Amino acid sequence: MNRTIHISACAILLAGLGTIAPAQSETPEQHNARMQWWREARFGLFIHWGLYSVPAGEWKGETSHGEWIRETARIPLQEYDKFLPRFNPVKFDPDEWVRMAKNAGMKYIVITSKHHDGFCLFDSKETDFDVMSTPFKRDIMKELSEACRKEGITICWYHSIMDWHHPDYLPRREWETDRPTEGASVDRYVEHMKRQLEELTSNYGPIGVLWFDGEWEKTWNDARGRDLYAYVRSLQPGIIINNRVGAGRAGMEGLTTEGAFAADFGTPEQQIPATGLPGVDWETCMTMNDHWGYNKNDKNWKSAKELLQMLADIASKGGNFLLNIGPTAEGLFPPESVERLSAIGEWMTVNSEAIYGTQASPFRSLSWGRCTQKEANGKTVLYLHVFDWPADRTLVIPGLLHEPERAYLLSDAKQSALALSRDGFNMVIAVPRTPPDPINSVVVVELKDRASVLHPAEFTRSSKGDGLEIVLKSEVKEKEYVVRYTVDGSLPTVKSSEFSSPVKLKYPAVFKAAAFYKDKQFGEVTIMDIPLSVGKRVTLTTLPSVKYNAEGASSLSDGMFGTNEYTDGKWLGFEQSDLEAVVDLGESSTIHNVTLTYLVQTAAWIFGPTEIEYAVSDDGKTFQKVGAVKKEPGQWKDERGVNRFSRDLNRVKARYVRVSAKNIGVCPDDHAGKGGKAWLFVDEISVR
Ligand code: H79
Repeated sequence: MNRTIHISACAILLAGLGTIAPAQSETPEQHNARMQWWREARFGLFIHWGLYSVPAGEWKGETSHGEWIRETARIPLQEYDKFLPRFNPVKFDPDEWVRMAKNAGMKYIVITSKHHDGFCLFDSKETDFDVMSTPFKRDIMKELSEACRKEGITICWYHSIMDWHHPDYLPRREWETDRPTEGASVDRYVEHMKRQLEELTSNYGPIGVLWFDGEWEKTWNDARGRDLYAYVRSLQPGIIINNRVGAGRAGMEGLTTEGAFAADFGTPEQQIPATGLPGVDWETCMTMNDHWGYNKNDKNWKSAKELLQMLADIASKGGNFLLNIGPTAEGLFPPESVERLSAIGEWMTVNSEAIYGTQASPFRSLSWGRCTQKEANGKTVLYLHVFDWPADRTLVIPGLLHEPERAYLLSDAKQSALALSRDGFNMVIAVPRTPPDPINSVVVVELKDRASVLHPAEFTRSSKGDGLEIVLKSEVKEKEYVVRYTVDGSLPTVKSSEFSSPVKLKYPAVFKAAAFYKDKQFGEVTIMDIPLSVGKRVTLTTLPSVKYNAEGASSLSDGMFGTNEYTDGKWLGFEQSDLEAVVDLGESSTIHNVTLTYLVQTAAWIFGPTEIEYAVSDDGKTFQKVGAVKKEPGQWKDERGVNRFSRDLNRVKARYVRVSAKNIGVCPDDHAGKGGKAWLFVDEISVR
């Protein structure tokens, strides 16, 4: 257990996820009771259906449109209204839709009662822009809600706040000039929307969720959101409302930012949060291909395997999965969607127990897959979702301290016991050679009590003044579990200082830490080696392109490293120009070495430096060259991605360090861009 990992000097930041505020005037018990069916369901079907399914993504030869077609193709209102007589989904069979969702293991359906285009799939007294003005003339909401009720599926409405059709809604599309805004009143629009919501909550029985969207335009705000939330709850007290009712959503990651917004759950869109958040309800909504509404040309389907592993991933983080289908204008699910539902259903028939009513994994990460769990009467059942079946037939569960009661394959009706053994802090399960399922085989582990799991120590760090603060990511409550650290470069032992969060350090610093359980090291050693240069002033005598200048010169000494993506905002890009930068260490310091971090992405015409030169100075004016390296032309070929070049400076004493790096100039002869301007991308100068 003496492996070590290096954490680069970049801060390990948690994504900026906020919290979901509890709803007003409700006790935690009442709130839990209201959320219960939804938390247990874990899996639902999203349906995006409306007039946009008629053009099916195509307008004037452009085929990439979806439910946003009115906006993305800039279709005037009168033109868009011509889809009304063409919406006649004669093959719509609500019982069949519900059957397919149910067979896939979905517990609820969220369908667009109205999308941004303003078209209503239900019979609304409030507008003629509804399904009753189409040749179909059938209240789709009515038929689908009845079909759902028969099958025990919970019907839910998606309802767009933004409305591109209603005369009172503002703002208009910026390209829209044929509709005067004079006399329009957002207050009156809200009254109209409320009357429609009354229809939607009065005429179709109990509704599970009201899923608002299109809340981000400037006419919507927190006060309107709170009011709408309270109003919908007054219509059906048990209803659950997503966070897009208000103005607190944090972008597409969809969780609510800090503050007391009225909302019951967060809505990450087309993404899965990196970790779950204890006490926060959330639901990832996701398309099966790249469009929500039907697009006849979109063949970029996610595989059933990807979708099933996403379902397990989401459940393992304590979230729900709302998987989308965009039916055709005839009223059919696309065949690719039908296939995927049925493959998911096959897995769910055997394994749904590992999804429904489960809670987030007690493990931070598992190399072979995911884990969900259920707790009842002090006992715990772990469901190990094994994506990568172990070739050596031993499934290792790291840090599980229990002696489990038993383990078996969920697919094994006889629940034959699998042999269990212990290897230090690891629990080991002997599994059969062939996985019971090619995508996700579930192994059940029963524990006598609550799962207590050891985690390796993980830290977050942030700069504070001229130093930094290190915080333990999350405490482990286990007795005799201690995190220990050193700052003198030595490896932590049972005798090292005990970590009491937070630890404050001054630059430069070498921080090494590890977790110990019963005086034995658990997990790897974390090393944070923070150079002298972090936070120090850098001046540039050559200028980067305005397109790629990160946070300016200071980016070169911020201790944050860029990724392989040159567009990630961390890189300084020099177009056919060299780099010359001077780091001011503030006072004369002993320098061991200097490291330059640069990027090579030859496909984007980004090459490594052909020459790097180091010089030092005491006054910042006269520099003395202390080292240089020349690179063979063509050497960049072997250096794809992020590269670091270190140079030992033999403990020279100086206050200023100058780094010069030569741009290759033009793309070389054997490159597709031969003769074109070459780029040099640099990110960090680390002085130690
Ligand atoms: O109905 C589907 C899409 O049509 C709809 N939501 C899903 C469920 C959708 N509308 N817009 N988008 C998806 C993408 C819009 C993103 C942005 Fe914004 C709106 C970027 C800026 C404004 C909201 C606020 C998201 C980030 C900030």
